[in-house]
Amino acid sequence: MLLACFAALAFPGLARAGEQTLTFHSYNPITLGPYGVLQGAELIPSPPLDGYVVGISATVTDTNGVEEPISHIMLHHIVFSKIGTPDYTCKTFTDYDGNTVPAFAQRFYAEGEERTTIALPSGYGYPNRGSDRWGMIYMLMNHRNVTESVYIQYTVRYVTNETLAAVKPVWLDVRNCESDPIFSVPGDGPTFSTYSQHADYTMPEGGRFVAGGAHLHGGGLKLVLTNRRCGGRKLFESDPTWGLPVIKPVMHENGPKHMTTFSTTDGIPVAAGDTLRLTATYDDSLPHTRVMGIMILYLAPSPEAPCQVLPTLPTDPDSHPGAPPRVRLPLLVQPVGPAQSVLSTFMGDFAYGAPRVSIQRGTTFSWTFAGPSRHDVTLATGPVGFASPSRSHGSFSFRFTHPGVYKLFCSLHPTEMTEIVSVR
Ligand SMILES: [Cu+2]
Repeated sequence: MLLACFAALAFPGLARAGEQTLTFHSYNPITLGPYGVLQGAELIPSPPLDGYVVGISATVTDTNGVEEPISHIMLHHIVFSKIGTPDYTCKTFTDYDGNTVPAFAQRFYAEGEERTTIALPSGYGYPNRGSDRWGMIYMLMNHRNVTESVYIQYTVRYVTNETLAAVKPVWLDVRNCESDPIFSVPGDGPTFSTYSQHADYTMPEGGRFVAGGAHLHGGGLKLVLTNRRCGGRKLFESDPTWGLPVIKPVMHENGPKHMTTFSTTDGIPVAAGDTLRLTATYDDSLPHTRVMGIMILYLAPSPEAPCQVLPTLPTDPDSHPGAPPRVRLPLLVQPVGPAQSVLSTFMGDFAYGAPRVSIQRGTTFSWTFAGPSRHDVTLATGPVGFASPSRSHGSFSFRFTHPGVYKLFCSLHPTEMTEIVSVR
């Protein structure tokens, strides 16, 4: 393993012109406890010579480099960034604790359960200097009752000693510029009802989107990019393909196994000043909590007239859209004790202060984050979907307007922290 590692770091092929395939893994193993859910951020290796990234994919392996099945370790998501380079769409971020912090890195690649593979069309590349430093944020979940150490392994197709048309990664997100860009779908509608969130972004320059991918969670129906300036016409739609195995215990509502991607030298034209709208649409007949709506596009800048004819995008052969499976999350541990008639509680390491609560309809209930670790309150099943941020301090409130039984858990500690709120 170590030898393979050093061989990869030496890059004997990089002296030649042309495309190389480089395989890296995160510097240090990431250790997950039994049924652990882990978020983290760290520096990761990057190509040591000037060149262009033309393709990238990533996976999770054990410490021997063997790919981990989803039944062992589930990759919630990873995001790769270039440190010290401005992000295209965010000047600042809201961190996990709600503070505004400067954006210090450029998001250029991400994947979740859909395992997005980016392949830029021929002639285009994401420029990278040998001196550039890459960082990664990750969220992993251990599906087993064992401690396991893993690496994030990634394959970079890299071109040196050639000049390619440079692309800029444009990150669009319905909850953009948040470290945890989540929202929750209430799910209190009839069968076939939908729930959408959108965000607008005005392009500072023109160009052509030559590739793109997207990220939705369980219950997702579609992610659509439209151009408001040109009558709201559709530029690209990414649809989920379902079919990942359901792993027991069910700790999470599965995401899609694929989202539609595109890669084309024709490019989707956008003009400076165009307002792009990203709309994420989810099923609203069941609650879906802590969901996302993200699209990453690769822009080759060029002066473009507004509202030009759009190219026909190539068909994605891996895209087989369908209806999302209907999932009801179980509570993995039953909260015990008498039902308390209280209006607030705390959440700390690793319990809710009041595991069973009984309140009247219309009550606003508050949770105080007592730390020291980050926790949250997330609906598993119940009349209305909601979720708090994952925080170590501060508080969160929710008004219970629908009667019924709300089964709640901490998404970071699903086998330890559960709570039931009964609303009369
Ligand atoms: Cu927790």
